[in-house]
Amino acid sequence: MDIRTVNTQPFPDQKPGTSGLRKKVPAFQQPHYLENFVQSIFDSIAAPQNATLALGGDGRYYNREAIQIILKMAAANGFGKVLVGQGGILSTPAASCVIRKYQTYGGIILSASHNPGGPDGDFGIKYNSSNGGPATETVTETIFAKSKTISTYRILDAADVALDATGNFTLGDMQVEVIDPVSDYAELMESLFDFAAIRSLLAGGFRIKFDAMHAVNGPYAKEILERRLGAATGSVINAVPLEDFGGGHPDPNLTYAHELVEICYGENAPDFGAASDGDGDRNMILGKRFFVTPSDSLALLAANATLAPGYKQGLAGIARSMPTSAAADRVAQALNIPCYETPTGWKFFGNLLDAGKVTLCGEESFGTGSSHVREKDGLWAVLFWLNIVAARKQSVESIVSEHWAKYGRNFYSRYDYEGLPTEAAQGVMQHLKDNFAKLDGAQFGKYSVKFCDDFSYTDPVDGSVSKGQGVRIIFTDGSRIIFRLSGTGTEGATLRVYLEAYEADVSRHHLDAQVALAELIGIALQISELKSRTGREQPTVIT
Ligand code: G16
Repeated sequence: MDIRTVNTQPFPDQKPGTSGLRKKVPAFQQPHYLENFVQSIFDSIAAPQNATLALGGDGRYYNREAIQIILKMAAANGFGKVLVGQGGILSTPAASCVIRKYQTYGGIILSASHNPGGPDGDFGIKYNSSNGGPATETVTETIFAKSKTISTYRILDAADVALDATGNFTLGDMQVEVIDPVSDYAELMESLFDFAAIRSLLAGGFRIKFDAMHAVNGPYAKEILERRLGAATGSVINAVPLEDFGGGHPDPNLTYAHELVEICYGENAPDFGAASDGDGDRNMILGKRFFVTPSDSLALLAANATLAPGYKQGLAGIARSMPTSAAADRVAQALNIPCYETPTGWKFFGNLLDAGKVTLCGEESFGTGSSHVREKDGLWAVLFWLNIVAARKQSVESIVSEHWAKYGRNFYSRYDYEGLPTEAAQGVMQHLKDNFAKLDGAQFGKYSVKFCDDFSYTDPVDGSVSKGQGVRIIFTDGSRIIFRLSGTGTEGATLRVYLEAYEADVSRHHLDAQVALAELIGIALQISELKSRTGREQPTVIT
Protein backbone atom coordinates (compact mmCIF):
# COMPACT_ATOMS: atom_id res chain seq x y z
CA MET A 1 0.00 0.00 0.00
CA ASP A 2 1.24 3.38 -0.97
CA ILE A 3 0.26 5.62 1.93
CA ARG A 4 1.59 9.14 1.90
CA THR A 5 1.86 11.33 4.98
CA VAL A 6 1.48 14.90 3.79
CA ASN A 7 2.69 17.93 5.74
CA THR A 8 0.09 20.63 6.12
CA GLN A 9 -0.74 23.86 7.97
CA PRO A 10 -3.95 24.45 9.93
CA PHE A 11 -6.70 26.63 8.51
CA PRO A 12 -8.24 28.86 11.16
CA ASP A 13 -11.80 28.74 9.80
CA GLN A 14 -12.85 25.10 10.00
CA LYS A 15 -15.40 25.51 12.76
CA PRO A 16 -18.51 23.46 11.94
CA GLY A 17 -21.72 25.53 11.97
CA THR A 18 -25.33 24.48 12.57
CA SER A 19 -24.76 21.48 10.33
CA GLY A 20 -21.15 20.76 9.45
CA LEU A 21 -18.55 22.84 7.67
CA ARG A 22 -19.96 24.94 4.81
CA LYS A 23 -17.83 27.18 2.63
CA LYS A 24 -17.63 28.40 -0.93
CA VAL A 25 -16.32 25.81 -3.40
CA PRO A 26 -13.05 27.74 -4.01
CA ALA A 27 -12.33 27.56 -0.26
CA PHE A 28 -12.64 23.77 -0.38
CA GLN A 29 -10.49 23.67 -3.51
CA GLN A 30 -7.51 25.23 -1.75
CA PRO A 31 -4.68 22.71 -1.43
CA HIS A 32 -5.10 20.59 1.75
CA TYR A 33 -8.35 22.31 2.86
CA LEU A 34 -10.69 19.33 2.52
CA GLU A 35 -7.94 16.91 3.53
CA ASN A 36 -7.25 18.80 6.76
CA PHE A 37 -10.89 18.67 7.78
CA VAL A 38 -11.30 14.99 6.89
CA GLN A 39 -8.16 14.08 8.83
CA SER A 40 -9.48 16.12 11.77
CA ILE A 41 -12.68 14.06 11.63
CA PHE A 42 -10.74 10.79 11.57
CA ASP A 43 -8.50 11.94 14.41
CA SER A 44 -11.55 12.87 16.50
CA ILE A 45 -13.82 9.86 16.13
CA ALA A 46 -11.38 7.15 17.21
CA ALA A 47 -12.75 4.53 14.83
CA PRO A 48 -11.36 1.04 15.47
CA GLN A 49 -9.16 -0.56 12.82
CA ASN A 50 -11.22 -1.93 9.88
CA ALA A 51 -14.34 0.04 10.75
CA THR A 52 -17.00 0.67 8.08
CA LEU A 53 -17.95 4.14 6.93
CA ALA A 54 -20.89 5.36 4.83
CA LEU A 55 -20.16 8.07 2.28
CA GLY A 56 -22.23 10.11 -0.12
CA GLY A 57 -23.35 13.58 -1.01
CA ASP A 58 -26.00 15.63 -2.72
CA GLY A 59 -24.15 15.62 -6.06
CA ARG A 60 -23.30 19.29 -6.08
CA TYR A 61 -20.20 20.68 -7.78
CA TYR A 62 -17.00 19.21 -6.25
CA ASN A 63 -18.88 16.18 -4.86
CA ARG A 64 -17.09 13.75 -7.17
CA GLU A 65 -13.59 15.05 -6.45
CA ALA A 66 -14.24 15.15 -2.71
CA ILE A 67 -15.57 11.56 -2.65
CA GLN A 68 -12.35 10.26 -4.27
CA ILE A 69 -10.17 12.16 -1.80
CA ILE A 70 -12.16 10.89 1.19
CA LEU A 71 -12.06 7.29 -0.07
CA LYS A 72 -8.26 7.44 -0.38
CA MET A 73 -7.92 9.04 3.03
CA ALA A 74 -10.23 6.45 4.61
CA ALA A 75 -8.06 3.70 3.12
CA ALA A 76 -4.94 5.36 4.54
CA ASN A 77 -6.54 5.77 7.95
CA GLY A 78 -7.30 2.11 8.56
CA PHE A 79 -10.97 1.83 7.58
CA GLY A 80 -11.93 -1.67 6.41
CA LYS A 81 -14.84 -0.75 4.19
CA VAL A 82 -16.72 2.23 2.78
CA LEU A 83 -20.30 2.03 1.53
CA VAL A 84 -20.60 4.76 -1.06
CA GLY A 85 -23.68 5.77 -3.03
CA GLN A 86 -23.55 5.19 -6.80
CA GLY A 87 -22.13 8.29 -8.48
CA GLY A 88 -21.14 9.51 -5.01
CA ILE A 89 -24.81 10.26 -4.33
CA LEU A 90 -26.78 9.76 -1.13
CA SER A 91 -29.48 12.11 0.12
CA THR A 92 -28.90 13.11 3.72
CA PRO A 93 -31.80 10.99 5.07
CA ALA A 94 -30.71 8.07 2.86
CA ALA A 95 -27.18 8.33 4.29
CA SER A 96 -28.66 8.20 7.78
CA CYS A 97 -30.71 5.16 6.75
CA VAL A 98 -27.61 3.40 5.37
CA ILE A 99 -25.56 4.10 8.52
CA ARG A 100 -28.31 2.60 10.68
CA LYS A 101 -29.24 -0.33 8.46
CA TYR A 102 -25.67 -1.54 7.95
CA GLN A 103 -24.55 -0.44 11.41
CA THR A 104 -21.55 1.43 10.11
CA TYR A 105 -19.24 3.20 12.54
CA GLY A 106 -20.40 6.51 11.08
CA GLY A 107 -20.69 8.39 7.84
CA ILE A 108 -19.50 11.43 5.96
CA ILE A 109 -22.10 13.47 4.11
CA LEU A 110 -21.13 16.04 1.52
CA SER A 111 -23.69 18.79 1.22
CA ALA A 112 -24.33 22.45 1.74
CA SER A 113 -28.01 21.60 1.94
CA HIS A 114 -30.27 24.32 0.53
CA ASN A 115 -27.39 26.66 -0.39
CA PRO A 116 -26.74 27.15 -4.14
CA GLY A 117 -24.02 25.06 -5.82
CA GLY A 118 -21.67 25.36 -8.78
CA PRO A 119 -18.05 26.52 -9.11
CA ASP A 120 -18.81 29.69 -7.14
CA GLY A 121 -21.52 28.14 -5.00
CA ASP A 122 -21.31 26.39 -1.66
CA PHE A 123 -19.95 23.04 -0.60
CA GLY A 124 -20.12 21.31 2.75
CA ILE A 125 -19.08 18.29 4.76
CA LYS A 126 -20.28 16.79 7.99
CA TYR A 127 -19.76 13.69 10.07
CA ASN A 128 -22.65 11.56 11.28
CA SER A 129 -22.25 9.11 14.13
CA SER A 130 -23.29 5.47 14.38
CA ASN A 131 -26.86 6.43 15.30
CA GLY A 132 -27.10 7.97 11.82
CA GLY A 133 -27.36 11.50 13.16
CA PRO A 134 -25.16 14.59 12.94
CA ALA A 135 -22.25 14.49 15.36
CA THR A 136 -22.98 16.11 18.70
CA GLU A 137 -21.46 19.47 19.61
CA THR A 138 -18.84 17.70 21.71
CA VAL A 139 -17.61 15.85 18.62
CA THR A 140 -17.77 18.88 16.32
CA GLU A 141 -15.80 20.90 18.85
CA THR A 142 -13.14 18.19 18.98
CA ILE A 143 -12.95 18.22 15.18
CA PHE A 144 -12.51 22.00 15.22
CA ALA A 145 -9.83 21.77 17.91
CA LYS A 146 -7.92 19.14 15.87
CA SER A 147 -8.22 21.30 12.74
CA LYS A 148 -6.39 24.10 14.55
CA THR A 149 -3.32 22.02 15.34
CA ILE A 150 -3.15 19.58 12.43
CA SER A 151 0.30 19.14 10.87
CA THR A 152 -0.07 16.04 8.67
CA TYR A 153 -2.72 13.95 6.95
CA ARG A 154 -2.62 10.49 5.44
CA ILE A 155 -3.75 9.58 1.93
CA LEU A 156 -3.38 6.56 -0.31
CA ASP A 157 -1.75 7.03 -3.69
CA ALA A 158 -4.12 5.15 -5.95
CA ALA A 159 -6.30 5.53 -9.03
CA ASP A 160 -9.84 6.81 -8.64
CA VAL A 161 -12.57 4.28 -7.90
CA ALA A 162 -15.25 3.83 -10.61
CA LEU A 163 -18.43 5.04 -8.92
CA ASP A 164 -20.94 5.04 -11.76
CA ALA A 165 -22.16 1.48 -11.37
CA THR A 166 -22.82 -0.58 -8.26
CA GLY A 167 -20.12 -3.10 -7.40
CA ASN A 168 -17.24 -4.01 -5.13
CA PHE A 169 -13.71 -2.68 -5.40
CA THR A 170 -10.56 -2.61 -3.34
CA LEU A 171 -8.57 0.46 -2.50
CA GLY A 172 -5.35 -0.56 -0.80
CA ASP A 173 -6.52 -2.88 1.98
CA MET A 174 -9.98 -1.31 2.08
CA GLN A 175 -13.19 -2.55 0.44
CA VAL A 176 -15.34 -0.05 -1.43
CA GLU A 177 -18.93 -1.10 -2.04
CA VAL A 178 -20.81 1.15 -4.45
CA ILE A 179 -24.48 0.83 -3.48
CA ASP A 180 -27.78 1.82 -5.08
CA PRO A 181 -28.54 5.08 -3.26
CA VAL A 182 -32.33 4.72 -3.48
CA SER A 183 -33.33 1.13 -2.68
CA ASP A 184 -32.64 0.93 1.08
CA TYR A 185 -34.39 4.24 1.63
CA ALA A 186 -37.40 3.31 -0.52
CA GLU A 187 -37.76 0.05 1.38
CA LEU A 188 -37.76 1.94 4.68
CA MET A 189 -40.51 4.26 3.41
CA GLU A 190 -42.63 1.29 2.38
CA SER A 191 -42.35 -0.09 5.89
CA LEU A 192 -43.70 3.14 7.44
CA PHE A 193 -46.56 4.21 5.20
CA ASP A 194 -49.66 2.71 3.69
CA PHE A 195 -48.47 2.54 0.10
CA ALA A 196 -51.65 0.72 -1.02
CA ALA A 197 -53.85 3.54 0.28
CA ILE A 198 -51.66 6.21 -1.33
CA ARG A 199 -51.65 4.25 -4.57
CA SER A 200 -55.43 4.16 -4.69
CA LEU A 201 -55.63 7.87 -3.78
CA LEU A 202 -53.44 8.67 -6.75
CA ALA A 203 -55.26 6.20 -9.02
CA GLY A 204 -58.52 7.94 -8.06
CA GLY A 205 -57.42 11.19 -9.69
CA PHE A 206 -55.67 12.96 -6.80
CA ARG A 207 -53.00 15.00 -8.61
CA ILE A 208 -49.60 15.79 -7.12
CA LYS A 209 -46.54 17.79 -8.14
CA PHE A 210 -43.19 17.26 -6.49
CA ASP A 211 -40.38 19.70 -7.25
CA ALA A 212 -36.99 18.06 -6.76
CA MET A 213 -35.33 21.40 -7.62
CA HIS A 214 -32.65 19.65 -9.74
CA ALA A 215 -31.28 18.30 -6.50
CA VAL A 216 -30.61 14.93 -4.94
CA ASN A 217 -34.21 13.82 -4.36
CA GLY A 218 -35.09 13.58 -8.06
CA PRO A 219 -34.24 9.87 -8.40
CA TYR A 220 -35.77 9.08 -4.99
CA ALA A 221 -39.03 10.85 -5.85
CA LYS A 222 -39.22 9.30 -9.32
CA GLU A 223 -38.77 5.82 -7.89
CA ILE A 224 -41.14 6.20 -4.95
CA LEU A 225 -43.85 8.57 -6.17
CA GLU A 226 -44.04 7.67 -9.85
CA ARG A 227 -42.84 4.06 -10.03
CA ARG A 228 -43.91 2.54 -6.72
CA LEU A 229 -46.99 4.69 -6.01
CA GLY A 230 -48.16 5.24 -9.56
CA ALA A 231 -48.27 9.04 -9.66
CA ALA A 232 -48.62 10.24 -13.26
CA THR A 233 -45.36 10.51 -15.17
CA GLY A 234 -44.23 14.10 -14.89
CA SER A 235 -45.57 14.48 -11.33
CA VAL A 236 -41.93 14.91 -10.31
CA ILE A 237 -40.47 18.03 -11.90
CA ASN A 238 -36.84 19.16 -12.08
CA ALA A 239 -36.02 15.54 -11.37
CA VAL A 240 -32.51 15.36 -12.81
CA PRO A 241 -29.88 16.29 -10.20
CA LEU A 242 -27.46 18.87 -11.57
CA GLU A 243 -24.13 19.98 -10.10
CA ASP A 244 -25.35 23.58 -9.92
CA PHE A 245 -29.04 22.77 -9.36
CA GLY A 246 -29.74 24.35 -12.75
CA GLY A 247 -28.53 27.67 -11.39
CA GLY A 248 -31.33 27.66 -8.82
CA HIS A 249 -31.39 27.99 -5.06
CA PRO A 250 -32.53 24.55 -3.89
CA ASP A 251 -34.43 25.73 -0.84
CA PRO A 252 -38.05 24.60 -0.69
CA ASN A 253 -39.86 27.73 0.41
CA LEU A 254 -42.32 30.17 -1.14
CA THR A 255 -39.51 32.33 -2.54
CA TYR A 256 -37.10 29.84 -4.04
CA ALA A 257 -39.53 27.09 -5.08
CA HIS A 258 -41.47 29.63 -7.14
CA GLU A 259 -41.99 27.30 -10.10
CA LEU A 260 -43.93 24.90 -7.90
CA VAL A 261 -45.71 27.74 -6.11
CA GLU A 262 -46.93 29.12 -9.45
CA ILE A 263 -48.25 25.68 -10.42
CA CYS A 264 -50.00 25.16 -7.08
CA TYR A 265 -51.55 28.62 -7.07
CA GLY A 266 -52.36 28.66 -10.82
CA GLU A 267 -55.23 27.52 -13.01
CA ASN A 268 -55.82 23.79 -12.88
CA ALA A 269 -53.65 23.49 -9.76
CA PRO A 270 -52.86 19.98 -8.51
CA ASP A 271 -54.36 18.78 -5.21
CA PHE A 272 -51.00 18.51 -3.50
CA GLY A 273 -47.59 20.05 -4.04
CA ALA A 274 -44.25 19.50 -2.35
CA ALA A 275 -40.59 20.29 -2.76
CA SER A 276 -37.35 19.26 -1.12
CA ASP A 277 -33.91 20.83 -0.92
CA GLY A 278 -30.37 20.22 -2.17
CA ASP A 279 -29.72 17.18 0.02
CA GLY A 280 -33.32 16.01 0.37
CA ASP A 281 -33.87 16.60 4.04
CA ARG A 282 -36.07 19.73 3.95
CA ASN A 283 -39.64 19.82 2.68
CA MET A 284 -42.38 22.25 1.78
CA ILE A 285 -46.01 21.12 1.69
CA LEU A 286 -48.69 22.85 -0.38
CA GLY A 287 -52.34 22.13 -1.00
CA LYS A 288 -54.39 23.62 -3.80
CA ARG A 289 -53.61 27.35 -3.43
CA PHE A 290 -52.65 26.67 0.18
CA PHE A 291 -49.34 26.76 2.05
CA VAL A 292 -48.69 24.69 5.17
CA THR A 293 -46.10 26.28 7.45
CA PRO A 294 -43.43 23.84 8.63
CA SER A 295 -44.48 24.45 12.24
CA ASP A 296 -48.09 23.56 11.42
CA SER A 297 -46.92 20.58 9.42
CA LEU A 298 -45.17 19.14 12.48
CA ALA A 299 -48.30 19.66 14.58
CA LEU A 300 -50.50 18.10 11.90
CA LEU A 301 -48.29 15.04 11.50
CA ALA A 302 -48.27 14.59 15.27
CA ALA A 303 -52.05 14.90 15.58
CA ASN A 304 -52.64 12.41 12.74
CA ALA A 305 -49.64 10.13 13.23
CA THR A 306 -51.57 6.99 14.09
CA LEU A 307 -53.08 6.98 10.58
CA ALA A 308 -49.69 5.83 9.25
CA PRO A 309 -48.84 2.15 9.90
CA GLY A 310 -45.33 2.98 11.16
CA TYR A 311 -46.75 5.22 13.90
CA LYS A 312 -49.98 3.43 14.76
CA GLN A 313 -48.70 2.72 18.28
CA GLY A 314 -48.68 6.46 18.97
CA LEU A 315 -45.87 8.85 19.80
CA ALA A 316 -43.47 8.81 22.74
CA GLY A 317 -43.04 12.57 22.55
CA ILE A 318 -42.40 15.47 20.21
CA ALA A 319 -39.41 17.79 19.93
CA ARG A 320 -39.19 21.12 18.16
CA SER A 321 -36.44 23.67 17.84
CA MET A 322 -36.87 26.78 19.95
CA PRO A 323 -37.83 29.15 17.09
CA THR A 324 -40.44 26.67 15.79
CA SER A 325 -44.00 27.65 16.71
CA ALA A 326 -45.73 26.12 19.70
CA ALA A 327 -48.44 24.52 17.53
CA ALA A 328 -46.90 21.10 18.22
CA ASP A 329 -46.90 21.79 21.97
CA ARG A 330 -50.70 22.03 21.87
CA VAL A 331 -50.96 18.64 20.20
CA ALA A 332 -48.52 17.13 22.68
CA GLN A 333 -50.60 18.49 25.52
CA ALA A 334 -53.79 17.00 24.07
CA LEU A 335 -52.05 13.65 23.56
CA ASN A 336 -50.57 13.87 27.03
CA ILE A 337 -47.04 13.31 25.79
CA PRO A 338 -43.94 15.47 26.42
CA CYS A 339 -42.81 18.21 24.05
CA TYR A 340 -39.14 19.23 24.14
CA GLU A 341 -37.76 22.58 23.04
CA THR A 342 -34.20 22.33 21.69
CA PRO A 343 -31.77 24.77 20.06
CA THR A 344 -31.77 25.05 16.27
CA GLY A 345 -29.92 22.14 14.67
CA TRP A 346 -31.03 18.58 14.04
CA LYS A 347 -28.10 17.31 16.10
CA PHE A 348 -29.97 18.32 19.25
CA PHE A 349 -32.74 15.79 18.54
CA GLY A 350 -30.35 12.83 18.42
CA ASN A 351 -30.13 12.12 22.13
CA LEU A 352 -33.90 12.47 22.61
CA LEU A 353 -34.56 10.05 19.74
CA ASP A 354 -31.91 7.58 20.89
CA ALA A 355 -33.32 7.61 24.43
CA GLY A 356 -36.82 6.91 23.10
CA LYS A 357 -38.14 10.17 24.55
CA VAL A 358 -39.53 11.46 21.25
CA THR A 359 -40.85 10.00 18.02
CA LEU A 360 -41.40 13.12 15.89
CA CYS A 361 -39.18 16.19 15.54
CA GLY A 362 -39.52 19.34 13.55
CA GLU A 363 -38.15 22.75 12.79
CA GLU A 364 -39.54 25.92 11.31
CA SER A 365 -36.72 25.74 8.74
CA PHE A 366 -38.74 23.29 6.63
CA GLY A 367 -37.51 20.21 8.47
CA THR A 368 -39.56 17.33 9.84
CA GLY A 369 -38.51 13.84 10.72
CA SER A 370 -38.89 10.95 13.10
CA SER A 371 -37.13 8.11 14.84
CA HIS A 372 -36.91 6.17 11.54
CA VAL A 373 -33.58 7.91 10.83
CA ARG A 374 -31.57 10.60 12.63
CA GLU A 375 -31.92 13.36 10.05
CA LYS A 376 -34.86 15.39 8.92
CA ASP A 377 -36.42 13.79 5.90
CA GLY A 378 -38.11 15.60 3.02
CA LEU A 379 -39.69 12.73 1.12
CA TRP A 380 -40.76 11.05 4.34
CA ALA A 381 -42.79 14.17 5.21
CA VAL A 382 -44.41 14.12 1.76
CA LEU A 383 -45.35 10.45 2.12
CA PHE A 384 -46.68 11.06 5.63
CA TRP A 385 -48.93 13.81 4.29
CA LEU A 386 -50.12 11.66 1.40
CA ASN A 387 -50.86 8.85 3.85
CA ILE A 388 -52.93 11.22 6.00
CA VAL A 389 -54.81 12.64 3.00
CA ALA A 390 -55.48 9.08 1.76
CA ALA A 391 -56.83 8.06 5.17
CA ARG A 392 -58.91 11.18 5.82
CA LYS A 393 -60.09 11.70 2.24
CA GLN A 394 -60.02 15.48 2.69
CA SER A 395 -58.13 18.28 1.02
CA VAL A 396 -54.94 19.63 2.59
CA GLU A 397 -56.71 22.91 3.32
CA SER A 398 -59.63 21.33 5.11
CA ILE A 399 -57.34 19.10 7.19
CA VAL A 400 -55.37 22.17 8.31
CA SER A 401 -58.48 24.31 8.92
CA GLU A 402 -60.02 21.61 11.09
CA HIS A 403 -56.77 21.39 13.01
CA TRP A 404 -56.78 25.14 13.69
CA ALA A 405 -60.43 25.00 14.75
CA LYS A 406 -59.56 22.36 17.32
CA TYR A 407 -56.23 23.67 18.62
CA GLY A 408 -56.20 27.35 17.65
CA ARG A 409 -53.84 28.82 15.07
CA ASN A 410 -50.25 29.80 15.74
CA PHE A 411 -49.70 32.47 13.10
CA TYR A 412 -46.07 32.27 12.09
CA SER A 413 -43.53 33.94 9.85
CA ARG A 414 -39.76 34.25 9.56
CA TYR A 415 -37.90 37.26 8.19
CA ASP A 416 -34.36 36.62 6.94
CA TYR A 417 -31.86 39.40 6.44
CA GLU A 418 -29.11 37.70 4.45
CA GLY A 419 -25.56 38.82 3.71
CA LEU A 420 -25.35 41.47 6.43
CA PRO A 421 -22.02 42.81 7.60
CA THR A 422 -21.21 40.55 10.55
CA GLU A 423 -20.63 43.47 12.90
CA ALA A 424 -23.99 45.04 12.17
CA ALA A 425 -25.80 41.76 12.73
CA GLN A 426 -23.95 41.13 15.96
CA GLY A 427 -24.72 44.71 16.96
CA VAL A 428 -28.45 44.03 16.70
CA MET A 429 -28.13 40.96 18.90
CA GLN A 430 -26.00 42.77 21.45
CA HIS A 431 -28.37 45.72 21.53
CA LEU A 432 -31.27 43.38 22.35
CA LYS A 433 -29.33 41.64 25.10
CA ASP A 434 -28.28 44.97 26.57
CA ASN A 435 -31.95 45.92 26.78
CA PHE A 436 -33.33 42.81 28.48
CA ALA A 437 -33.92 44.66 31.75
CA LYS A 438 -35.76 47.49 29.99
CA LEU A 439 -37.86 45.09 27.92
CA ASP A 440 -38.95 42.93 30.83
CA GLY A 441 -42.59 43.75 31.60
CA ALA A 442 -42.76 46.47 28.89
CA GLN A 443 -46.06 47.11 27.12
CA PHE A 444 -46.28 47.42 23.31
CA GLY A 445 -49.86 48.01 22.12
CA LYS A 446 -51.83 44.92 23.10
CA TYR A 447 -48.65 42.96 23.84
CA SER A 448 -46.86 42.95 27.17
CA VAL A 449 -43.49 41.27 27.61
CA LYS A 450 -43.57 38.33 30.02
CA PHE A 451 -39.83 37.71 29.86
CA CYS A 452 -36.84 37.85 27.57
CA ASP A 453 -33.63 35.84 27.57
CA ASP A 454 -30.85 34.32 25.53
CA PHE A 455 -31.99 30.73 25.10
CA SER A 456 -29.93 28.09 26.81
CA TYR A 457 -30.55 24.33 26.64
CA THR A 458 -29.60 21.54 28.97
CA ASP A 459 -29.78 18.20 27.20
CA PRO A 460 -32.03 16.01 29.37
CA VAL A 461 -30.10 12.89 28.38
CA ASP A 462 -26.42 13.78 28.78
CA GLY A 463 -26.70 17.04 30.72
CA SER A 464 -24.63 19.02 28.21
CA VAL A 465 -25.41 22.74 28.12
CA SER A 466 -25.68 24.87 24.96
CA LYS A 467 -25.80 28.58 25.58
CA GLY A 468 -26.43 31.64 23.41
CA GLN A 469 -28.99 29.94 21.18
CA GLY A 470 -31.12 32.97 20.32
CA VAL A 471 -32.85 35.93 21.92
CA ARG A 472 -36.44 35.25 22.97
CA ILE A 473 -39.01 37.91 23.70
CA ILE A 474 -42.05 36.16 25.07
CA PHE A 475 -45.33 37.95 25.59
CA THR A 476 -47.96 37.19 28.21
CA ASP A 477 -50.38 35.73 25.62
CA GLY A 478 -47.74 33.26 24.37
CA SER A 479 -46.83 35.32 21.31
CA ARG A 480 -43.09 35.42 20.64
CA ILE A 481 -40.40 37.30 18.78
CA ILE A 482 -37.09 35.47 18.39
CA PHE A 483 -33.83 36.87 17.00
CA ARG A 484 -31.06 34.53 15.94
CA LEU A 485 -27.97 34.53 13.78
CA SER A 486 -27.94 31.72 11.25
CA GLY A 487 -25.20 29.11 11.52
CA THR A 488 -25.41 27.87 7.93
CA GLY A 489 -24.57 30.84 5.71
CA THR A 490 -21.25 31.30 3.97
CA GLU A 491 -21.31 35.04 3.26
CA GLY A 492 -21.47 37.69 5.97
CA ALA A 493 -24.18 37.12 8.55
CA THR A 494 -27.83 36.17 8.22
CA LEU A 495 -30.13 37.54 10.88
CA ARG A 496 -33.38 35.67 11.35
CA VAL A 497 -36.43 37.17 13.02
CA TYR A 498 -39.12 34.64 13.95
CA LEU A 499 -42.63 35.88 14.72
CA GLU A 500 -45.46 33.96 16.29
CA ALA A 501 -48.93 34.96 17.50
CA TYR A 502 -51.56 32.62 18.88
CA GLU A 503 -55.18 33.02 17.80
CA ALA A 504 -57.98 30.96 19.32
CA ASP A 505 -60.81 32.75 17.48
CA VAL A 506 -61.83 30.63 14.47
CA SER A 507 -63.31 33.63 12.68
CA ARG A 508 -59.78 35.05 12.37
CA HIS A 509 -58.03 31.89 11.24
CA HIS A 510 -58.38 32.70 7.54
CA LEU A 511 -56.34 35.91 7.94
CA ASP A 512 -53.10 36.28 6.02
CA ALA A 513 -50.18 35.62 8.39
CA GLN A 514 -48.53 38.93 7.49
CA VAL A 515 -51.71 40.77 8.46
CA ALA A 516 -52.14 38.84 11.69
CA LEU A 517 -48.49 39.44 12.60
CA ALA A 518 -48.23 43.08 11.49
CA GLU A 519 -48.18 44.51 15.00
CA LEU A 520 -45.52 42.05 16.20
CA ILE A 521 -43.36 42.80 13.15
CA GLY A 522 -43.50 46.50 14.01
CA ILE A 523 -42.47 45.74 17.60
CA ALA A 524 -39.59 43.54 16.43
CA LEU A 525 -38.21 46.27 14.16
CA GLN A 526 -38.62 48.91 16.86
CA ILE A 527 -36.90 47.11 19.71
CA SER A 528 -34.06 45.72 17.61
CA GLU A 529 -33.27 48.97 15.75
CA LEU A 530 -32.72 46.58 12.87
CA LYS A 531 -33.25 49.03 10.02
CA SER A 532 -30.93 51.72 11.33
CA ARG A 533 -28.26 49.24 12.45
CA THR A 534 -28.18 47.21 9.23
CA GLY A 535 -29.39 49.74 6.68
CA ARG A 536 -31.90 47.17 5.42
CA GLU A 537 -35.46 48.28 4.79
CA GLN A 538 -36.76 44.84 3.79
CA PRO A 539 -35.87 41.24 4.56
CA THR A 540 -34.26 39.17 1.81
CA VAL A 541 -36.70 36.31 2.28
CA ILE A 542 -39.98 35.97 4.13
CA THR A 543 -41.23 32.48 4.89
C1 G16 B 1 -29.58 23.05 9.10
C2 G16 B 1 -29.85 22.33 10.37
C3 G16 B 1 -31.23 22.65 10.85
C4 G16 B 1 -31.40 24.14 10.98
C5 G16 B 1 -31.11 24.80 9.68
C6 G16 B 1 -31.11 26.31 9.75
O1 G16 B 1 -30.41 22.57 8.09
O2 G16 B 1 -29.73 20.95 10.21
O3 G16 B 1 -31.41 22.01 12.06
O4 G16 B 1 -32.69 24.45 11.39
O5 G16 B 1 -29.82 24.43 9.25
O6 G16 B 1 -30.07 26.72 10.55
P1 G16 B 1 -29.63 28.23 10.65
O7 G16 B 1 -30.87 28.96 11.10
O8 G16 B 1 -28.54 28.22 11.65
O9 G16 B 1 -29.24 28.70 9.27
P2 G16 B 1 -29.83 22.18 6.69
O10 G16 B 1 -31.04 21.75 5.91
O11 G16 B 1 -29.19 23.44 6.17
O12 G16 B 1 -28.84 21.11 6.95
